[in-house]
Amino acid sequence: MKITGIEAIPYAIPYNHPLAFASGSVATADHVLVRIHTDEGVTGVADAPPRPYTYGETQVSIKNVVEELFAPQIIGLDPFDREKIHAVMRRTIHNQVAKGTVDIALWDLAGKALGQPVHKLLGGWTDSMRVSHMLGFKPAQELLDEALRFGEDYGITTFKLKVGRRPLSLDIEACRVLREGLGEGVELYLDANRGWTANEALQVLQQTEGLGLTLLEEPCDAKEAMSRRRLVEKSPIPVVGDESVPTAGDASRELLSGGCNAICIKTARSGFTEATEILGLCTGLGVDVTMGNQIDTQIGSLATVTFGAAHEATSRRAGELSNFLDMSDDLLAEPISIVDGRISVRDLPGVGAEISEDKLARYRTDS
Ligand code: MUC
Ligand code: MG
Repeated sequence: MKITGIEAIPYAIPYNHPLAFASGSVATADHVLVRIHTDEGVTGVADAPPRPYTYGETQVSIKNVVEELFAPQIIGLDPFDREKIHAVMRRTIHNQVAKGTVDIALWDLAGKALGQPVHKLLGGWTDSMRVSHMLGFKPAQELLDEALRFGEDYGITTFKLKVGRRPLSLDIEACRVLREGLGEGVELYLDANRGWTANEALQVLQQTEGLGLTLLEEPCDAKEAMSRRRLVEKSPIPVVGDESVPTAGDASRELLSGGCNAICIKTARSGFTEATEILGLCTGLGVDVTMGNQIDTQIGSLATVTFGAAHEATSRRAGELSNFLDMSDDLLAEPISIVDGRISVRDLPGVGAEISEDKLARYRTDS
């Protein structure tokens, strides 16, 4: 089989409920749909969510990198020769989301060609994941109302609260209100997206002691290595690396230098191949992992649940899978549903993300 063409289609879908967090905000999904075509008529598909404030990539840069740098060197290769394709992509540094999306599209293509769901090819551990919902910046009472509604409507009992605001009391108060309103049985953890210094994070941990918070993600910039290591040593809960660990090399550096002691895996920026390497590193070292959300569409969320459900270690915790609910629409032909707090993988060849051509025509911005 040979790759005959690669499309990188920009599109825009507005959010009904924009999400704000310490490093940025999202009001429109300005994403890129990547499709890899072959001479046997099998097509692989994946969704790229650009996050300039996290990785420096934009909708335009992802489209250009995929179409101008990768496609000319990948066209003509066998889509099963993933290592050769990765060797091509490695010649361009960074651009993690562009690379991850091509990788997921290749896995989708492989699954379709073999007539197998990708969660089976990756590991086949289980067929669904518990859902964690990400709560963006809002006044404390609104956060509680949202969490209660997600509990009521979808059966979700795990929430990641976006923090990293100043004064610190805003987030400390939000933690208190959520714990009091949600009760003991609900899991609550924090993600500061580098909004604090390490010492500020330590203050927050001290002042939220007793609230049963389970994880603290990317509290400060991981480049502030010394103060970050001190925080990790003093923290009573795991400190999770997220944007500091898009590759297996980054994850090794952060874990070995004491910059974090748990890892957030995001398929959107690591693809399935590098996510597998990161996961192997974490299980080998005995480090906890979470399945993160790069503010993904339903296509991206299907990719996350495909990888997360495929492995035992990624299935232990709830995966961040529900923020597509904030969008006004999606390109997926058959919407994802959350039932009893869980999302199931699709029992279809590939990742199972069938695209609605009507919706793609409506939302694409290049025609
Ligand atoms: C997260 O976990 O940080 C916010 C920015 C980004 O790149 O992903 C989100 C969620
Ligand atoms: Mg994060």
